[in-house]
Amino acid sequence: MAKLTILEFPDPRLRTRASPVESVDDGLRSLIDDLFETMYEAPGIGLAATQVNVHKRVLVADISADKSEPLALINPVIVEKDGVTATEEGCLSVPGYYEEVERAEHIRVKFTDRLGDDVEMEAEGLLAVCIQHEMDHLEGKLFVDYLSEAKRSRIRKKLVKEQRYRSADAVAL
Ligand code: GNR
Ligand code: NI
Repeated sequence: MAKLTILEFPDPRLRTRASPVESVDDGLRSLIDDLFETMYEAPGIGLAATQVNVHKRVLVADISADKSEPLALINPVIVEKDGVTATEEGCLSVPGYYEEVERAEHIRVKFTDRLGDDVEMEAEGLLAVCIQHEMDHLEGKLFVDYLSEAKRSRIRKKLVKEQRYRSADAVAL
């Protein structure tokens, strides 16, 4: 198991569209284990492979308080969506910023699980929001894309400044 480095906005690699997974093998299961470890350590309720610079259609999520509901979705597709809900979202790739985003309140998602079996699942509330947020990552999309250009550019400038400060700091160590 390994904790992976999470890319941060405005890193252009976060804009990559992920490719479908062709076979669910031990290599993929090992990636999924690393995604869970990285997500739980962060901590976060979801993580897409895109965020660790692996451009495959894989995401993990767990909205429980005690790590008891791990979900790994391979090649997810939303087959039904209903209703609208507004949630204050955050993102491990946009650290420190939280903004309200509107998404479907209820979804039905089809995916392959870590055993390679096809599954269909319903989700609502925070889990539905989280899955939609992660699926956006697989398309190279971030929650800040739903905000005004003014808000997004303010966030971009502040994060770039912080990233510059951190890398200068690393050199000085
Ligand atoms: O940890 C996370 N919390 C969160 C809260 C509201 C809506 C979406 C999320 S996902 C986020 C982790 C993350 O960045 N996943 O890509
Ligand atoms: Ni995110």
